[in-house]
Amino acid sequence: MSERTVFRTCPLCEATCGLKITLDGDTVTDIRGDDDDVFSHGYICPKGTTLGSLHEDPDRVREPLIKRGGVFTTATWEEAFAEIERRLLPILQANRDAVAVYVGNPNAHNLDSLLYLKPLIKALGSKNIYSASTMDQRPKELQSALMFGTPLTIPIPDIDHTMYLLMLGANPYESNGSLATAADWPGKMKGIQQRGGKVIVVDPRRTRTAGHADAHLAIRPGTDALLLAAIANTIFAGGRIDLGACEGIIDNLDVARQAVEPFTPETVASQTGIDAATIRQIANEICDAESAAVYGRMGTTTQQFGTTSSWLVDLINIISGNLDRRGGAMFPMAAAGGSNTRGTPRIGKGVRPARFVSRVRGLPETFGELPVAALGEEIDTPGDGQIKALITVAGNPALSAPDAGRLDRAMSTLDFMVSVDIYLNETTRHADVILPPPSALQRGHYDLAFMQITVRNAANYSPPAIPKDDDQPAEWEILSKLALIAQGAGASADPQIADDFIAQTLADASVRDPGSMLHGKDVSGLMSARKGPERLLDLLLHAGPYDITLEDLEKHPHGIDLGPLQPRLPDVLRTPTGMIDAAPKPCVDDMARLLAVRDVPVNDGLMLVGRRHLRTNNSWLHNIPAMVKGKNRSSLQMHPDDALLAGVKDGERVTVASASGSVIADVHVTDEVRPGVVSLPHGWGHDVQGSGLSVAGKNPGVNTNILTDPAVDPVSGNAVLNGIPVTVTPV
Ligand SMILES: Nc1nc2c(c(=O)[nH]1)N[C@H]1C(S)=C(S)[C@@H](COP(=O)(O)OP(=O)(O)OC[C@H]3O[C@@H](n4cnc5c(=O)[nH]c(N)nc54)[C@H](O)[C@@H]3O)O[C@H]1N2
Ligand SMILES: Nc1nc2c(c(=O)[nH]1)N[C@H]1C(S)=C(S)[C@@H](COP(=O)(O)OP(=O)(O)OC[C@H]3O[C@@H](n4cnc5c(=O)[nH]c(N)nc54)[C@H](O)[C@@H]3O)O[C@H]1N2
Ligand code: SF4
Ligand SMILES: [Mo]
Repeated sequence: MSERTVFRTCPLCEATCGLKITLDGDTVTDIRGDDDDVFSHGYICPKGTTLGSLHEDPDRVREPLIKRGGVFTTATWEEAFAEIERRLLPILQANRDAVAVYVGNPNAHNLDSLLYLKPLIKALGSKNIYSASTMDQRPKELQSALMFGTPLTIPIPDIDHTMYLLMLGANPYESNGSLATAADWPGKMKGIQQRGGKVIVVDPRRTRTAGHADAHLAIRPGTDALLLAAIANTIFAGGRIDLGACEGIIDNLDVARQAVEPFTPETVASQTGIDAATIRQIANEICDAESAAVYGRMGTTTQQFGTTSSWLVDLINIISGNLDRRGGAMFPMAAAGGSNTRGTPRIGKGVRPARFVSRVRGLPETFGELPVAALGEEIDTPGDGQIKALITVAGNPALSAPDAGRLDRAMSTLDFMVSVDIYLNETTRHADVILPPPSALQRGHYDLAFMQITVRNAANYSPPAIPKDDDQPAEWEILSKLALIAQGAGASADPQIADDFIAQTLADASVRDPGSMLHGKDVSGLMSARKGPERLLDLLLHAGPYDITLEDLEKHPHGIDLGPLQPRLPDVLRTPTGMIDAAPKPCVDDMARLLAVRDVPVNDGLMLVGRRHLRTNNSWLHNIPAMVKGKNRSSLQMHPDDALLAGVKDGERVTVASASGSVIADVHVTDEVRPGVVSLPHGWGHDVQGSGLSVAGKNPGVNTNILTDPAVDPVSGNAVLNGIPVTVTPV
């Protein structure tokens, strides 16, 4: 066979590294970092080398599966879609809200889903739309939309230039970064230090990231909002306000000042576990630094004060003069699909959360979705509007969602379930029909989502590396087919009909949009040149703020660099007033709850937090042997003082129990966690009946989400995955 080399972007995490892939025919023989990639310059992590193994994995589902009499059997695509029409359509026609959708994380890395999921959701017309976003970054998106106008108008730490990085609840040495797309976070952190700057990490665990920082503050879980309020308080009280680029375009600064007034450093020291002098020092260092960026991630969003913490992060960026300045927190400008380059500069509709609420607990909607923490109860609670059928697309909520035990049981009671997924796993085993898309190497790739939140503007398209089989539909065709079925067009309808409609709708909107480069232009050439996601991407690139086309990207397999982040205020705003809201009302209203927490005496109970490991990717790389070899990664980290108190020794088995459930785990006694905190990673627990993961099943690990409960951050409805009260006892 002939050897060939292709270049493509890794779709596995937010770092978007360029890969150099060698193939012999259609067999991957080597994967390494692409030294010429304009964004990643050769950086890669161990996961990037797994794309060939993922493609070859004998357990990857390659034909549709239909469950009959409790057993999965292979079926043709026609049979699978006919079965879905036969069983799903009546449920949908009886009550559209009876059909729910759950959208998982890999969709954010998949051009097909990024472009064709929305039409499917629209076609279903159900209120019951759920995604991994409400157990992840939703608080940040909501707060950004409230302050700046749209959910992805997120201030990103300019880590290539900053002189001071205050990082809370992020561990990029393992995760490779999130809501700050950058390849080689470790190298960029070292860069800050080498140019004389400082990195401060706030985390209940002394992570590898913390180990490389100039200072590590081992905060008590769930108390970041108190710490951040006290930092803001110190800056206000010291009269050190510098609005920088926000001068003259900001409302409600006095409301913000009053909101943080009760939170002096002394009042939060006991709850946060961080002394007042240190808090003052950080506040002063932020103001003194030539430039500074405050950056909060998972640990600040998946906790009880997710939205309020996220707001306070940016309030500090604003009042220290660091919003929209080089080395501060800046707004990227994406080449395609950006909501803050469409429409009229500065003015937009903004956002109104909680336009409707969930049926059982009344939890708020955000951006058209209900909180995933409500999914289990919406399935298992009888009554009008109860979920009877579920469609999962690239999601594994049986392991990833809070109170997963209840959700897992609920899924087994559904009248009908469809999963679009590459594996028969803990979630899809509940499906009646599994529709397998092609592997990641068999589709085009462009990071529509992550280029909105990158530390440096760039654009990179990768064509499919391996052709798909003739009868294998692309993922966009599968999603379009489901949309057509939901609309009543029938299981035999041609997905091209949906594609043409979607492209025409996008083209019309771009031609009408005064902010689009296609405004008033003739787009018939663009409409006829291509089909599928590539046509939509080309339209978006043409409409976008740079003079780039898909053809240009095809000629640049290592990507096109669009330069460092540039100041974008005020034009980046899309708020109804054209101003930044320094004090979004839902966050200010939440301060009463924060005040109540401030004065609760600290007890000596244990609190559970999560963690990630470099070789994991949420729940789904554990079937790749190279990713699971070595020691058990699913152990419970526990501080030596707590282990002594609980009477357990390193390596022993313990029962970890919470209000929701209990699991048995191996203990790893380590002072990496602060006293009072224990840690289990998520994405494990592969020892269930009926899944088809032969490698993962041998190293099953423990499902930590049996322990998490359905509690949410009330502002955004985001799940609380950190700071769960637990007990630990010897088995
Ligand atoms: N290797 C690997 N990389 C991944 C993933 C993966 O599973 N594995 N998942 C990807 C996904 S989906 C995401 S969203 C990103 C997430 O990327 P990150 O946001 O970097 O996530 P984590 O590595 O979980 O780091 C969160 C940190 O918050 C700490 N923490 C817990 N509770 C608190 C708290 O109350 N306050 C503070 N300040 N800290 C707290 C935890 O100890 C942990 O170190 O990673 C992505 N990258
Ligand atoms: N306790 C705790 N729980 C957590 C977290 C935590 O930190 N702590 N993190 C949360 C976060 S940030 C996230 S994002 C979620 C993730 O939650 P989910 O998105 O529900 O879980 P994943 O493990 O990413 O599951 C991805 C699924 O997509 C499938 N898949 C992979 N590639 C493709 C593809 O190309 N097409 C299709 N159709 N399917 C594909 C996989 O087989 C798998 O079933 O977990 C959350 N859960
Ligand atoms: S850091 Fe992320 S994008 Fe880069 S190779 Fe690893 S998994 Fe892929
Ligand atoms: Mo995530």
